[in-house]
Amino acid sequence: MESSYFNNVVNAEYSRKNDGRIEYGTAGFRTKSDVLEHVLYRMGLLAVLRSKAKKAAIGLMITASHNLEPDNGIKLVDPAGEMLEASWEMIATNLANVLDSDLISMLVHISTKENIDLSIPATVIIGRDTRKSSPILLKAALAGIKALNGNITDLGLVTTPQLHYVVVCTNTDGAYGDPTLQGYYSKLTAVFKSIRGTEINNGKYISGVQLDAANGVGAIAAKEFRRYLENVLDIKLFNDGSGDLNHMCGADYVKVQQTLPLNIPSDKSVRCVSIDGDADRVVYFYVDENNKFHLLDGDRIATLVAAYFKELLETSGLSLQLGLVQTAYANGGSTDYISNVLKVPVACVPTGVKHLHKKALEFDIGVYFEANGHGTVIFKDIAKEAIKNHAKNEMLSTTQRAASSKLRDVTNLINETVGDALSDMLLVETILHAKGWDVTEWERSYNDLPNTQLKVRVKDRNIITTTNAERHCLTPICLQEEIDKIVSKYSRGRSFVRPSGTEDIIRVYAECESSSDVNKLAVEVASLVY
Ligand code: NG1
Ligand code: ZN
Repeated sequence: MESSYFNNVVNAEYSRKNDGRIEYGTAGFRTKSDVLEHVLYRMGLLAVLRSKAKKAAIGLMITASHNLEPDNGIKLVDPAGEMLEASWEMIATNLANVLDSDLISMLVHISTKENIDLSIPATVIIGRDTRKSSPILLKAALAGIKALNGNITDLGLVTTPQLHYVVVCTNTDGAYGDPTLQGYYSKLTAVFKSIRGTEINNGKYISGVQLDAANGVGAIAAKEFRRYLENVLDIKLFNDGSGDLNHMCGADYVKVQQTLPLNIPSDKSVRCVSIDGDADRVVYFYVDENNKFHLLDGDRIATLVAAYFKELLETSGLSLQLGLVQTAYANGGSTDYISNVLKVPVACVPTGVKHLHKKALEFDIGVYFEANGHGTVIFKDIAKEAIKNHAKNEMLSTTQRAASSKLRDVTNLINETVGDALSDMLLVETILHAKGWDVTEWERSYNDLPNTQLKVRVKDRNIITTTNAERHCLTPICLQEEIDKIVSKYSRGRSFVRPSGTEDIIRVYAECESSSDVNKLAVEVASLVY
């Protein structure tokens, strides 16, 4: 192994200035931005090695998603748009924590162990969100990439799903689309407009939303969408970057607090949308005649989408296996509805989109959503081919042909590479338009069980370990027994605890039949882990 290849990597500007250990978690590295410079530098180095190892372009996104402004983070994107492979998460953690004096030997070790041909060219596609710390961290990452002579495509300010899209397009020679932001906007908006045709409204559906962009990078993308969509969808933009990022706004705030974000007018029964700081999560909400807040979260979106695909498959006469993937945070009401009413197979996996994505790949058409609104639909290649060919089949009846063409078009509206708040919003809008539904009709399909989440700060969150898709605790011993005892007192009760992968806390989730009891249940369970 050519260790001279790594001669340029020692750089005093990016030496490790603090001793704290940092881990590549649910969504990469995420912590206070002022301790991240050396991590970004090292991830620049690692992205080059990953690109050489995979002989393909790698993505590097600088963001801390729904976290507040002082945080930042970085995640690497693998060639097919997936999150970084699990075995490399460990490599990333080791590289981020190694002493400066051992940096070169660790890089040599990684290259040898992973059998990397260092003579292969590397390309890293890089994007960042709107945080004030992002340019400094970008500089660090670029320095890392340059130290190993990697090629750089800097996309500037982009949403996380836009970065994933460009990575996939680059690695598939444009087969998935044009690897540019213009390519992204034109692909999604052209199909949205063509499905809608000239009937902008339909039945109870009125074409317009109030969009809370979390004061993040999604506001920039939303403005572009608005430009491309012309008047087909009226997007009224709030929290467009003039306020504080994710502060009392954005998808995470709305989902967890179950309340209106700042600045959104409480007009009755108007469809409102919140996205998060890097625009990979989306939730809907509205306020009813009695000023009551109603949330339509990722579970609602997943069920709407799965039901629509089921309907199109049945009507078109195409036989493909449809499945839905959730996590333990999915509301019990949604899971019952999917299994008992929709009768679509449903799987539960641990938190983190990489787990959902992997499981969804097992279905011909896999719909996956976290309750917080992070999700998409993915198709096996054979399913895509079947959908395309079916739409061309001349033996179909008029009804079958119409459903079949819709299926083909809706497929093109989806950013399959990762959960994409704005592409998901266009998908929801398309389905509501097709059905002629307003937001209350959408909500009518099932009732959510009252639910809540708490955060508990403990000395070491990793003492809690879980199994069965995080629904049961393995350690500390007896904790699960105690949780079960409490839960059994509540009708339709369910509660679980797990360490967060993105914050230094334990999360407690609780749901039960009675809205007046649900906080009590959560507090009782939380008291077990204090
Ligand atoms: P953690 O902090 O591990 O719970 C949170 C979300 C995940 C996922 C990641 C990445 C919840 C309960 N958890 O993970 O679903 O979106 O952030 O952003 O919403
Ligand atoms: Zn996000």
